[in-house]
Amino acid sequence: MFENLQDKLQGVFDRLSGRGKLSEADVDAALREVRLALLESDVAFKVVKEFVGRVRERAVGVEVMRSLTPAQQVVKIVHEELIATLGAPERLDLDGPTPHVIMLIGLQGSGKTTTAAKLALFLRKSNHRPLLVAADTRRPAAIQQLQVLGRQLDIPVYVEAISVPPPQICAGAVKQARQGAYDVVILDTAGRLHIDDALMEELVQVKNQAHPGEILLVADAMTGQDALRVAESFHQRVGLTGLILTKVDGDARGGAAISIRSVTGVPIKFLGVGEKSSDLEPFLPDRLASRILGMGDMLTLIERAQDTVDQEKAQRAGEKLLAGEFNLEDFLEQLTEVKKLGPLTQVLEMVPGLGKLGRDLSPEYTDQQLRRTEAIIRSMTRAERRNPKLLNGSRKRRIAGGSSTDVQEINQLLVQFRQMQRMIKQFGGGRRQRGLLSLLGGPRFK
Ligand SMILES: Nc1nc2c(ncn2[C@@H]2O[C@H](COP(=O)(O)OP(=O)(O)OP(=O)(O)O)[C@@H](O)[C@H]2O)c(=O)[nH]1
Ligand SMILES: [Mg+2]
Repeated sequence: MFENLQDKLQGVFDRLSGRGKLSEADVDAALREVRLALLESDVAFKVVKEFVGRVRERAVGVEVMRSLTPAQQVVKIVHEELIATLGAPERLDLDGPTPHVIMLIGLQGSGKTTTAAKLALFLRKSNHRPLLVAADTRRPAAIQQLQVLGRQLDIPVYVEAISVPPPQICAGAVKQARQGAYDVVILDTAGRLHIDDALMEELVQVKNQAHPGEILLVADAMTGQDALRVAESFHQRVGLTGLILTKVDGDARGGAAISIRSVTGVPIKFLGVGEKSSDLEPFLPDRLASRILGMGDMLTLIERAQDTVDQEKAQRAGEKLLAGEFNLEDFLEQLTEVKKLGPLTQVLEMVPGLGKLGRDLSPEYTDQQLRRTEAIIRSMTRAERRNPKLLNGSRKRRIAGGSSTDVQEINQLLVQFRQMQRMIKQFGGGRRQRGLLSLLGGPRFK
């Protein structure tokens, strides 16, 4: 979602990196572009002005550090100020007596119902017992939508007749939670196309009846500056404790995330990064700031890799790699693991310096390439995988037939594989690295 901003800032920093010493004019020229990049990314004007002001004050001569080049220094300051603007990470408030009530509010289609299910799943993973509540009686389909999600996740959904007013439903749900020993109650409320008084009144009543400890605004990141206005009026009328920004996986320009915290003072608590119930991430400003600045989101990648990749296999592959014994059989195993991380382009985007590559390649193309490579290796015999030198003309023709490719493609793969082996040996330099990660970003990641 931050591609545009990221590319712009990268350009500014690239230009700075040639300088030995930064003059005030250099800093001003750079900051003019930072300012433009932020405005184009839909960050609110007031926020941009303050942000640039803070960076300038720190960048011009004040904090001179000998260990950094001037350009690195500006990047560092922009990074730190970006983190400050995004706000400190805040967890859900789950202290105090149970059941904890979490109320989700927001405009129509912002992702409340989806997010309710995501939150329930997230909480159950940390050993909570959530109860979902269908408090959107305006559309019968809304109740059904939540019930379907609840069934998929095996999480109970509290439902009453459509004729019952939502505040009463929510009060009933809290009572039920107490009896059934559910410790978290998640209220999925109705949305509206625009903010109107009837909605606000209903939400205030739900709040008075159900006493939520968290009132989270679910805001669609794609709506840009609008999200800011919506957040402000919900905050004034109902009082927000946090924010969940959804559809961050889309091509929104990202300005909303930077502005909202700054203008409303309401912390962003989660990001919705897809349509699946598992697509919810706790909001971590330092990661997001690194991502915005194109430093790659190594932490997220590592975490995902640790979750998904078979650690033992990766470890074994890593050891073989460094010993120079990494063969096509191991490569095949690693390919299978990489695929588990998600589409390859998405993985590349998280590796420092490869973000642009990841975005320039189409996911269809790279995944198709990956499949072809896999088909070729799978068509080899075990002996061939372990010792590609066996591959003479007739063997290659056989493999080409088996994998619906051609000999030229097989030759290409072998050349690439040898290059990769050589590269890895150079990078490895005796340092122990994890198999998969050394393939992806190891050389830069210590
Ligand atoms: N890509 C993506 N889609 C999302 C995300 N969150 C929600 N959606 C999609 O957005 C659409 C609307 O989501 P809902 O959860 O129904 O939104 P809502 O706020 O409950 O809508 P109303 O009940 O009509 O007010 C659905 O198609 C969801 O799949 C997200 O983080 N990423
Ligand atoms: Mg809904």
